[in-house]
Amino acid sequence: MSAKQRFVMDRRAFLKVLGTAGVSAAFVSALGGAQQAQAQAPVVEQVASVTGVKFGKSVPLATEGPGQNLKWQPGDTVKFLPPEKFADTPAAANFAKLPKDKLLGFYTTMVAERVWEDTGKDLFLGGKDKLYGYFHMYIGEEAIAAGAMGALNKDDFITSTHRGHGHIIAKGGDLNRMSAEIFAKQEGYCKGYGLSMHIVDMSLGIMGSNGIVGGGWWLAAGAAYSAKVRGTKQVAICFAGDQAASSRYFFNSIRNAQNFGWPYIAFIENNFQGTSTGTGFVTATKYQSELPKGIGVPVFLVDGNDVSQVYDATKQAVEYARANSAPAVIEAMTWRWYDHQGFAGAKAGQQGSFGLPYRTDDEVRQWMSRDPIVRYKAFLLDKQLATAEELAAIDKDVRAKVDASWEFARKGKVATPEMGLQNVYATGSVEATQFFDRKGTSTAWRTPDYVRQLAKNYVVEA
Ligand SMILES: Cc1ncc(C[n+]2csc(CCOP(=O)(O)OP(=O)(O)O)c2C)c(N)n1
Repeated sequence: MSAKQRFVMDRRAFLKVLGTAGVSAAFVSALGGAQQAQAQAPVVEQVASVTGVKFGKSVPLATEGPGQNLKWQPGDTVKFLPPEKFADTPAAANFAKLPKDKLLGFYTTMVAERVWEDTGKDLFLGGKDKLYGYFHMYIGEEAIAAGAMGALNKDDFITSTHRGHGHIIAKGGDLNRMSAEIFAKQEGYCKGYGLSMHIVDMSLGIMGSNGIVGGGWWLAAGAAYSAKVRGTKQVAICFAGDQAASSRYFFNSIRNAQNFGWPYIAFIENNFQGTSTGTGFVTATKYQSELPKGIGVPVFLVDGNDVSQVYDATKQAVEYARANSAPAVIEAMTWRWYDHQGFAGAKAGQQGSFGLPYRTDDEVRQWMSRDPIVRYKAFLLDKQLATAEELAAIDKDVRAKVDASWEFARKGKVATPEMGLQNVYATGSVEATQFFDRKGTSTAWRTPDYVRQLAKNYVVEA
Protein backbone atom coordinates (compact mmCIF):
# COMPACT_ATOMS: atom_id res chain seq x y z
CA MET A 1 0.00 0.00 0.00
CA SER A 2 1.40 3.37 -0.98
CA ALA A 3 1.85 6.16 1.46
CA LYS A 4 -0.89 8.01 -0.37
CA GLN A 5 -3.43 5.38 0.56
CA ARG A 6 -4.44 6.53 3.93
CA PHE A 7 -6.35 4.93 6.68
CA VAL A 8 -8.56 6.45 9.23
CA MET A 9 -8.75 4.74 12.54
CA ASP A 10 -12.02 3.20 13.48
CA ARG A 11 -12.45 5.28 16.55
CA ARG A 12 -15.71 3.71 17.52
CA ALA A 13 -13.87 0.45 17.99
CA PHE A 14 -11.23 2.19 20.03
CA LEU A 15 -13.88 3.82 22.12
CA LYS A 16 -14.84 0.48 23.49
CA VAL A 17 -11.47 0.09 25.00
CA LEU A 18 -10.28 3.33 26.04
CA GLY A 19 -9.11 4.39 29.36
CA THR A 20 -8.29 0.82 30.20
CA ALA A 21 -4.91 -0.60 30.86
CA GLY A 22 -3.74 -3.45 28.64
CA VAL A 23 -5.16 -1.86 25.58
CA SER A 24 -4.52 -4.60 23.09
CA ALA A 25 -6.09 -7.36 25.15
CA ALA A 26 -9.15 -5.27 25.86
CA PHE A 27 -9.33 -4.31 22.22
CA VAL A 28 -9.67 -7.91 21.17
CA SER A 29 -12.21 -8.78 23.81
CA ALA A 30 -14.33 -5.72 23.22
CA LEU A 31 -14.98 -6.49 19.56
CA GLY A 32 -16.98 -9.22 17.97
CA GLY A 33 -16.94 -11.42 14.81
CA ALA A 34 -15.06 -10.10 11.80
CA GLN A 35 -13.75 -7.14 13.72
CA GLN A 36 -12.24 -9.53 16.21
CA ALA A 37 -10.32 -11.25 13.44
CA GLN A 38 -8.75 -7.95 12.47
CA ALA A 39 -7.93 -7.21 16.04
CA GLN A 40 -5.45 -9.95 16.71
CA ALA A 41 -2.39 -7.71 16.51
CA PRO A 42 -1.72 -5.16 19.21
CA VAL A 43 -3.42 -1.92 18.34
CA VAL A 44 -0.34 0.01 17.33
CA GLU A 45 1.03 -2.60 14.97
CA GLN A 46 -2.38 -3.40 13.57
CA VAL A 47 -3.03 0.18 12.55
CA ALA A 48 0.52 0.64 11.34
CA SER A 49 0.16 -2.36 9.08
CA VAL A 50 -2.84 -0.81 7.40
CA THR A 51 -1.46 2.67 7.06
CA GLY A 52 2.14 2.00 6.30
CA VAL A 53 2.93 4.66 8.84
CA LYS A 54 3.05 4.48 12.59
CA PHE A 55 -0.37 5.50 13.73
CA GLY A 56 -2.44 3.91 16.36
CA LYS A 57 -1.92 5.52 19.69
CA SER A 58 -5.22 7.27 19.59
CA VAL A 59 -6.79 7.08 22.99
CA PRO A 60 -10.26 8.52 23.32
CA LEU A 61 -11.77 8.73 26.71
CA ALA A 62 -15.19 7.28 27.06
CA THR A 63 -17.89 5.43 25.24
CA GLU A 64 -20.54 8.10 25.34
CA GLY A 65 -20.76 11.74 24.59
CA PRO A 66 -22.80 14.63 23.41
CA GLY A 67 -22.64 14.02 19.68
CA GLN A 68 -25.75 12.84 17.85
CA ASN A 69 -27.70 13.84 20.88
CA LEU A 70 -29.53 17.11 20.52
CA LYS A 71 -30.63 16.81 24.12
CA TRP A 72 -27.05 17.35 25.28
CA GLN A 73 -27.07 18.91 28.71
CA PRO A 74 -24.52 20.72 30.81
CA GLY A 75 -22.77 18.07 32.86
CA ASP A 76 -22.71 15.48 30.09
CA THR A 77 -19.07 16.20 29.41
CA VAL A 78 -18.11 14.38 32.58
CA LYS A 79 -18.65 11.22 30.58
CA PHE A 80 -15.39 12.19 28.89
CA LEU A 81 -13.49 12.67 32.11
CA PRO A 82 -10.04 11.20 31.74
CA PRO A 83 -8.70 8.92 34.47
CA GLU A 84 -7.02 10.56 37.44
CA LYS A 85 -3.64 9.42 36.28
CA PHE A 86 -2.32 8.99 32.78
CA ALA A 87 -3.68 5.83 31.19
CA ASP A 88 -1.09 3.12 30.73
CA THR A 89 -0.66 3.66 27.00
CA PRO A 90 2.20 3.17 24.54
CA ALA A 91 2.31 6.97 24.35
CA ALA A 92 3.02 7.24 28.06
CA ALA A 93 5.65 4.49 27.86
CA ASN A 94 7.42 6.23 24.95
CA PHE A 95 7.18 9.54 26.72
CA ALA A 96 8.93 8.19 29.79
CA LYS A 97 11.95 7.41 27.58
CA LEU A 98 12.45 11.02 26.50
CA PRO A 99 15.50 12.87 27.79
CA LYS A 100 15.00 14.47 31.16
CA ASP A 101 15.45 18.04 29.96
CA LYS A 102 12.69 17.47 27.42
CA LEU A 103 10.38 16.02 30.09
CA LEU A 104 11.05 18.94 32.39
CA GLY A 105 10.59 21.29 29.45
CA PHE A 106 6.99 20.10 29.01
CA TYR A 107 6.40 20.70 32.70
CA THR A 108 7.96 24.16 32.58
CA THR A 109 5.86 25.14 29.57
CA MET A 110 2.61 23.97 31.13
CA VAL A 111 3.34 25.77 34.37
CA ALA A 112 4.24 28.95 32.49
CA GLU A 113 0.97 28.80 30.54
CA ARG A 114 -0.95 28.33 33.79
CA VAL A 115 0.85 30.88 35.94
CA TRP A 116 0.93 33.64 33.31
CA GLU A 117 -2.85 33.51 32.82
CA ASP A 118 -3.63 32.90 36.46
CA THR A 119 -1.58 35.85 37.65
CA GLY A 120 -3.06 37.97 34.85
CA LYS A 121 -6.54 37.05 36.04
CA ASP A 122 -5.62 37.95 39.63
CA LEU A 123 -4.14 41.29 38.59
CA PHE A 124 -7.21 42.34 36.66
CA LEU A 125 -9.67 41.00 39.22
CA GLY A 126 -7.66 42.78 41.90
CA GLY A 127 -8.77 46.04 40.32
CA LYS A 128 -5.38 47.74 40.44
CA ASP A 129 -4.58 47.03 36.81
CA LYS A 130 -7.06 47.69 34.03
CA LEU A 131 -7.65 45.13 31.34
CA TYR A 132 -8.13 46.52 27.85
CA GLY A 133 -9.88 44.26 25.41
CA TYR A 134 -10.47 40.57 25.84
CA PHE A 135 -8.72 37.84 27.80
CA HIS A 136 -9.73 34.30 26.83
CA MET A 137 -8.26 31.89 29.34
CA TYR A 138 -6.68 28.63 28.17
CA ILE A 139 -6.33 27.20 31.68
CA GLY A 140 -7.24 23.52 31.76
CA GLU A 141 -6.00 22.97 28.21
CA GLU A 142 -2.26 23.53 28.72
CA ALA A 143 -1.19 19.99 27.85
CA ILE A 144 -2.33 20.52 24.27
CA ALA A 145 -0.12 23.49 23.47
CA ALA A 146 2.82 22.06 25.42
CA GLY A 147 2.56 18.54 23.96
CA ALA A 148 1.97 19.65 20.38
CA MET A 149 4.69 22.29 20.34
CA GLY A 150 7.15 19.77 21.77
CA ALA A 151 6.81 17.84 18.51
CA LEU A 152 7.54 20.84 16.25
CA ASN A 153 10.70 22.47 15.00
CA LYS A 154 11.28 26.13 15.66
CA ASP A 155 10.65 27.04 12.03
CA ASP A 156 7.38 25.09 11.75
CA PHE A 157 4.34 27.31 11.54
CA ILE A 158 1.38 27.57 13.85
CA THR A 159 -1.79 29.56 13.76
CA SER A 160 -3.62 30.15 16.98
CA THR A 161 -7.00 31.36 18.18
CA HIS A 162 -8.73 33.93 20.35
CA ARG A 163 -7.69 31.56 23.20
CA GLY A 164 -4.09 31.73 22.14
CA HIS A 165 -1.87 32.56 25.12
CA GLY A 166 -0.93 28.94 25.71
CA HIS A 167 0.11 28.42 22.09
CA ILE A 168 2.29 31.52 22.08
CA ILE A 169 4.02 30.59 25.33
CA ALA A 170 4.55 26.98 24.27
CA LYS A 171 6.07 28.00 20.91
CA GLY A 172 8.58 30.12 22.79
CA GLY A 173 6.83 33.49 22.91
CA ASP A 174 8.44 36.19 25.04
CA LEU A 175 6.57 36.68 28.32
CA ASN A 176 7.63 40.31 28.67
CA ARG A 177 6.34 41.23 25.23
CA MET A 178 3.11 39.31 25.84
CA SER A 179 2.44 40.98 29.18
CA ALA A 180 3.29 44.41 27.76
CA GLU A 181 0.85 43.79 24.92
CA ILE A 182 -1.94 42.97 27.38
CA PHE A 183 -1.14 46.26 29.15
CA ALA A 184 -1.35 48.10 25.78
CA LYS A 185 2.27 49.20 25.99
CA GLN A 186 4.71 50.04 23.23
CA GLU A 187 7.02 47.23 24.34
CA GLY A 188 4.32 44.69 23.51
CA TYR A 189 4.26 42.30 20.58
CA CYS A 190 1.97 44.62 18.62
CA LYS A 191 3.25 47.79 20.25
CA GLY A 192 0.13 47.83 22.37
CA TYR A 193 -2.28 47.97 19.47
CA GLY A 194 -3.25 44.32 19.17
CA LEU A 195 -3.79 43.18 22.77
CA SER A 196 -4.50 39.54 23.57
CA MET A 197 -5.82 38.29 20.25
CA HIS A 198 -3.23 39.46 17.72
CA ILE A 199 0.09 38.26 19.04
CA VAL A 200 2.42 37.34 16.19
CA ASP A 201 6.06 36.29 16.22
CA MET A 202 7.21 35.23 12.79
CA SER A 203 10.72 34.54 14.11
CA LEU A 204 9.12 31.63 15.99
CA GLY A 205 6.71 30.59 13.24
CA ILE A 206 3.79 32.04 15.19
CA MET A 207 1.44 33.37 12.53
CA GLY A 208 -0.80 34.86 15.12
CA SER A 209 -3.55 34.42 17.58
CA ASN A 210 -6.74 35.31 15.79
CA GLY A 211 -10.05 36.82 16.79
CA ILE A 212 -11.79 35.32 13.77
CA VAL A 213 -13.10 31.90 14.66
CA GLY A 214 -11.96 29.51 11.93
CA GLY A 215 -9.62 32.17 10.52
CA GLY A 216 -6.56 30.04 11.13
CA TRP A 217 -7.48 27.01 9.00
CA TRP A 218 -6.55 28.58 5.72
CA LEU A 219 -3.66 30.63 7.09
CA ALA A 220 -1.97 27.42 8.17
CA ALA A 221 -2.98 25.55 5.03
CA GLY A 222 -1.48 28.40 3.01
CA ALA A 223 1.73 28.24 5.03
CA ALA A 224 1.89 24.50 4.37
CA TYR A 225 1.39 25.14 0.66
CA SER A 226 4.21 27.67 0.78
CA ALA A 227 6.49 25.16 2.54
CA LYS A 228 5.76 22.65 -0.19
CA VAL A 229 6.47 25.13 -2.99
CA ARG A 230 9.69 26.26 -1.32
CA GLY A 231 10.67 22.66 -0.57
CA THR A 232 11.52 23.42 3.04
CA LYS A 233 9.99 20.43 4.85
CA GLN A 234 8.31 22.75 7.33
CA VAL A 235 4.82 21.80 8.52
CA ALA A 236 1.99 24.09 9.57
CA ILE A 237 -0.49 23.41 12.35
CA CYS A 238 -3.72 25.26 12.83
CA PHE A 239 -5.00 25.08 16.41
CA ALA A 240 -8.69 25.77 16.65
CA GLY A 241 -11.68 25.06 18.86
CA ASP A 242 -14.36 22.45 18.36
CA GLN A 243 -16.81 25.05 17.12
CA ALA A 244 -14.24 26.48 14.73
CA ALA A 245 -14.43 23.05 13.14
CA SER A 246 -17.95 24.01 12.08
CA SER A 247 -16.43 26.78 10.01
CA ARG A 248 -16.64 26.27 6.27
CA TYR A 249 -12.86 26.63 6.12
CA PHE A 250 -12.16 23.59 8.27
CA PHE A 251 -13.07 20.89 5.81
CA ASN A 252 -12.13 22.68 2.63
CA SER A 253 -8.64 23.49 3.90
CA ILE A 254 -8.10 19.81 4.69
CA ARG A 255 -9.64 18.71 1.39
CA ASN A 256 -7.32 20.97 -0.58
CA ALA A 257 -4.32 19.88 1.45
CA GLN A 258 -5.25 16.28 0.68
CA ASN A 259 -5.83 16.98 -3.01
CA PHE A 260 -2.68 18.97 -3.56
CA GLY A 261 -0.41 17.42 -0.96
CA TRP A 262 0.36 20.03 1.70
CA PRO A 263 2.00 19.28 5.06
CA TYR A 264 -0.88 20.70 7.06
CA ILE A 265 -2.24 19.58 10.42
CA ALA A 266 -5.66 20.62 11.60
CA PHE A 267 -5.65 20.44 15.38
CA ILE A 268 -9.05 20.60 17.06
CA GLU A 269 -9.09 21.49 20.74
CA ASN A 270 -12.43 20.04 21.72
CA ASN A 271 -13.43 21.64 25.02
CA PHE A 272 -17.12 20.91 24.41
CA GLN A 273 -18.01 24.58 24.60
CA GLY A 274 -18.27 27.55 22.26
CA THR A 275 -19.02 30.78 24.11
CA SER A 276 -22.04 29.55 26.10
CA THR A 277 -23.25 26.85 23.74
CA GLY A 278 -22.54 23.18 24.27
CA THR A 279 -21.01 21.74 21.14
CA GLY A 280 -23.50 18.88 21.14
CA PHE A 281 -26.18 21.40 20.21
CA VAL A 282 -24.48 22.60 17.08
CA THR A 283 -22.86 19.64 15.47
CA ALA A 284 -24.27 16.50 13.92
CA THR A 285 -21.30 14.27 14.59
CA LYS A 286 -19.96 12.82 17.75
CA TYR A 287 -16.48 14.17 17.09
CA GLN A 288 -15.48 17.14 15.01
CA SER A 289 -12.85 15.06 13.28
CA GLU A 290 -15.44 12.80 11.61
CA LEU A 291 -15.57 14.69 8.33
CA PRO A 292 -11.99 14.24 7.08
CA LYS A 293 -12.32 10.48 7.57
CA GLY A 294 -14.28 10.36 4.35
CA ILE A 295 -11.36 11.59 2.27
CA GLY A 296 -8.82 9.31 3.84
CA VAL A 297 -6.98 11.79 6.03
CA PRO A 298 -5.39 10.21 9.13
CA VAL A 299 -7.22 11.22 12.27
CA PHE A 300 -5.87 11.04 15.81
CA LEU A 301 -8.24 11.33 18.75
CA VAL A 302 -6.51 11.86 22.05
CA ASP A 303 -6.95 12.77 25.68
CA GLY A 304 -6.04 16.44 25.56
CA ASN A 305 -5.28 16.52 29.27
CA ASP A 306 -2.51 13.94 28.85
CA VAL A 307 0.60 15.63 27.52
CA SER A 308 2.13 12.30 26.54
CA GLN A 309 -0.75 11.49 24.20
CA VAL A 310 -0.82 14.93 22.66
CA TYR A 311 2.93 14.84 22.06
CA ASP A 312 2.83 11.32 20.67
CA ALA A 313 -0.05 11.98 18.27
CA THR A 314 1.44 15.27 17.10
CA LYS A 315 4.83 13.70 16.56
CA GLN A 316 3.31 11.01 14.39
CA ALA A 317 1.13 13.46 12.51
CA VAL A 318 4.08 15.78 11.91
CA GLU A 319 6.35 12.96 10.74
CA TYR A 320 3.63 11.78 8.40
CA ALA A 321 2.94 15.29 7.07
CA ARG A 322 6.65 15.97 6.50
CA ALA A 323 7.41 12.63 4.90
CA ASN A 324 4.38 12.54 2.61
CA SER A 325 3.58 16.22 2.16
CA ALA A 326 0.03 15.47 3.21
CA PRO A 327 -2.44 16.57 5.87
CA ALA A 328 -3.47 14.96 9.15
CA VAL A 329 -6.06 15.81 11.77
CA ILE A 330 -5.78 15.66 15.56
CA GLU A 331 -8.69 16.10 17.93
CA ALA A 332 -7.89 16.44 21.61
CA MET A 333 -10.65 16.27 24.21
CA THR A 334 -10.25 18.77 27.00
CA TRP A 335 -12.13 21.39 28.98
CA ARG A 336 -11.71 25.02 29.91
CA TRP A 337 -11.98 26.00 33.54
CA TYR A 338 -13.07 29.59 32.99
CA ASP A 339 -15.84 31.40 31.21
CA HIS A 340 -15.58 31.96 27.48
CA GLN A 341 -13.65 35.17 28.04
CA GLY A 342 -12.98 37.42 30.99
CA PHE A 343 -13.44 36.41 34.57
CA ALA A 344 -17.15 35.85 35.19
CA GLY A 345 -17.60 33.47 38.09
CA ALA A 346 -13.90 33.64 38.95
CA LYS A 347 -12.22 35.08 42.03
CA ALA A 348 -8.73 36.41 42.57
CA GLY A 349 -6.60 33.81 44.30
CA GLN A 350 -9.01 31.01 43.44
CA GLN A 351 -8.95 28.59 40.53
CA GLY A 352 -11.88 28.03 38.16
CA SER A 353 -15.05 29.93 37.46
CA PHE A 354 -18.35 28.86 38.93
CA GLY A 355 -22.02 29.70 38.73
CA LEU A 356 -22.18 29.96 34.95
CA PRO A 357 -25.56 29.13 33.45
CA TYR A 358 -24.40 26.85 30.65
CA ARG A 359 -22.46 24.34 32.75
CA THR A 360 -22.72 22.90 36.21
CA ASP A 361 -20.35 23.61 39.08
CA ASP A 362 -20.02 19.89 39.59
CA GLU A 363 -18.76 19.61 36.03
CA VAL A 364 -16.21 22.34 36.69
CA ARG A 365 -14.96 20.56 39.80
CA GLN A 366 -14.76 17.19 38.10
CA TRP A 367 -12.73 18.50 35.19
CA MET A 368 -10.50 20.48 37.52
CA SER A 369 -9.79 17.23 39.34
CA ARG A 370 -8.26 16.04 36.05
CA ASP A 371 -5.89 18.98 35.90
CA PRO A 372 -3.37 18.25 33.12
CA ILE A 373 -0.51 19.66 35.17
CA VAL A 374 -1.33 17.70 38.31
CA ARG A 375 -1.64 14.54 36.22
CA TYR A 376 1.71 15.16 34.56
CA LYS A 377 3.37 15.91 37.86
CA ALA A 378 2.04 12.63 39.26
CA PHE A 379 3.38 10.82 36.19
CA LEU A 380 6.85 12.30 36.59
CA LEU A 381 6.97 11.51 40.30
CA ASP A 382 5.44 8.02 40.06
CA LYS A 383 7.87 7.00 37.34
CA GLN A 384 10.73 8.68 39.21
CA LEU A 385 11.52 10.84 36.22
CA ALA A 386 11.84 13.95 38.38
CA THR A 387 11.89 14.80 42.06
CA ALA A 388 9.43 16.98 43.94
CA GLU A 389 12.28 19.41 44.63
CA GLU A 390 13.12 19.76 40.94
CA LEU A 391 9.49 20.49 40.09
CA ALA A 392 9.16 22.96 42.96
CA ALA A 393 12.26 24.78 41.68
CA ILE A 394 10.65 25.05 38.24
CA ASP A 395 7.44 26.39 39.78
CA LYS A 396 9.41 29.04 41.61
CA ASP A 397 11.50 30.03 38.62
CA VAL A 398 8.47 30.30 36.34
CA ARG A 399 6.59 32.36 38.87
CA ALA A 400 9.52 34.78 39.13
CA LYS A 401 9.73 35.17 35.35
CA VAL A 402 5.99 35.72 35.05
CA ASP A 403 5.92 38.28 37.85
CA ALA A 404 8.85 40.07 36.24
CA SER A 405 6.94 40.17 32.95
CA TRP A 406 3.95 41.91 34.53
CA GLU A 407 6.30 44.37 36.20
CA PHE A 408 7.98 44.98 32.84
CA ALA A 409 4.53 45.62 31.37
CA ARG A 410 3.52 48.01 34.11
CA LYS A 411 6.65 50.08 33.57
CA GLY A 412 6.27 50.22 29.79
CA LYS A 413 5.22 53.22 27.73
CA VAL A 414 1.62 53.63 26.68
CA ALA A 415 1.07 53.45 22.94
CA THR A 416 0.48 56.83 21.32
CA PRO A 417 -2.07 57.78 18.67
CA GLU A 418 0.68 58.31 16.09
CA MET A 419 1.72 54.71 16.50
CA GLY A 420 -1.67 53.69 15.20
CA LEU A 421 -0.66 55.10 11.87
CA GLN A 422 2.65 53.29 11.78
CA ASN A 423 3.24 49.63 11.17
CA VAL A 424 0.13 49.34 9.02
CA TYR A 425 -0.24 48.35 5.41
CA ALA A 426 -0.55 51.94 4.22
CA THR A 427 1.72 53.70 1.83
CA GLY A 428 2.97 57.22 2.30
CA SER A 429 3.68 59.28 5.35
CA VAL A 430 1.48 59.79 8.37
CA GLU A 431 0.40 63.11 6.87
CA ALA A 432 -0.71 61.43 3.69
CA THR A 433 -2.61 58.54 5.22
CA GLN A 434 -6.10 58.19 3.91
CA PHE A 435 -9.05 57.50 6.16
CA PHE A 436 -12.66 56.74 5.69
CA ASP A 437 -14.90 59.13 7.49
CA ARG A 438 -17.48 57.92 9.96
CA LYS A 439 -20.21 57.48 7.34
CA GLY A 440 -17.90 55.11 5.55
CA THR A 441 -18.90 56.54 2.20
CA SER A 442 -16.38 59.19 1.39
CA THR A 443 -12.70 59.57 2.09
CA ALA A 444 -10.69 62.46 3.41
CA TRP A 445 -7.04 63.29 4.01
CA ARG A 446 -6.36 63.72 7.69
CA THR A 447 -3.58 65.43 9.56
CA PRO A 448 -1.92 63.90 12.62
CA ASP A 449 -3.69 66.46 14.80
CA TYR A 450 -7.02 65.45 13.40
CA VAL A 451 -6.19 61.80 13.98
CA ARG A 452 -5.09 62.53 17.52
CA GLN A 453 -8.44 64.20 18.03
CA LEU A 454 -10.28 61.17 16.68
CA ALA A 455 -8.21 58.74 18.70
CA LYS A 456 -8.57 60.67 21.93
CA ASN A 457 -11.52 58.69 23.12
CA TYR A 458 -9.87 55.38 22.50
CA VAL A 459 -6.41 55.89 23.87
CA VAL A 460 -5.57 54.24 27.14
CA GLU A 461 -4.33 56.43 29.93
CA ALA A 462 -0.97 55.82 31.54
C1 LIG B 1 -16.14 34.29 12.41
C2 LIG B 1 -16.51 34.51 13.86
N1 LIG B 1 -17.76 34.16 14.26
C3 LIG B 1 -18.11 34.34 15.56
C4 LIG B 1 -17.22 34.84 16.47
C5 LIG B 1 -17.61 35.01 17.94
N2 LIG B 1 -16.97 33.94 18.72
C6 LIG B 1 -15.83 34.17 19.39
S1 LIG B 1 -15.26 32.78 20.14
C7 LIG B 1 -16.59 31.89 19.64
C8 LIG B 1 -16.73 30.43 20.01
C9 LIG B 1 -15.56 29.63 19.60
O1 LIG B 1 -15.70 28.32 20.07
P1 LIG B 1 -14.58 27.26 19.80
O2 LIG B 1 -14.09 27.36 18.40
O3 LIG B 1 -15.10 25.94 20.23
O4 LIG B 1 -13.37 27.72 20.72
P2 LIG B 1 -13.32 27.89 22.31
O5 LIG B 1 -13.74 29.31 22.60
O6 LIG B 1 -14.21 26.88 22.91
O7 LIG B 1 -11.89 27.65 22.65
C10 LIG B 1 -17.44 32.65 18.86
C11 LIG B 1 -18.67 32.17 18.24
C12 LIG B 1 -15.94 35.20 15.99
N3 LIG B 1 -15.02 35.70 16.81
N4 LIG B 1 -15.60 34.99 14.70
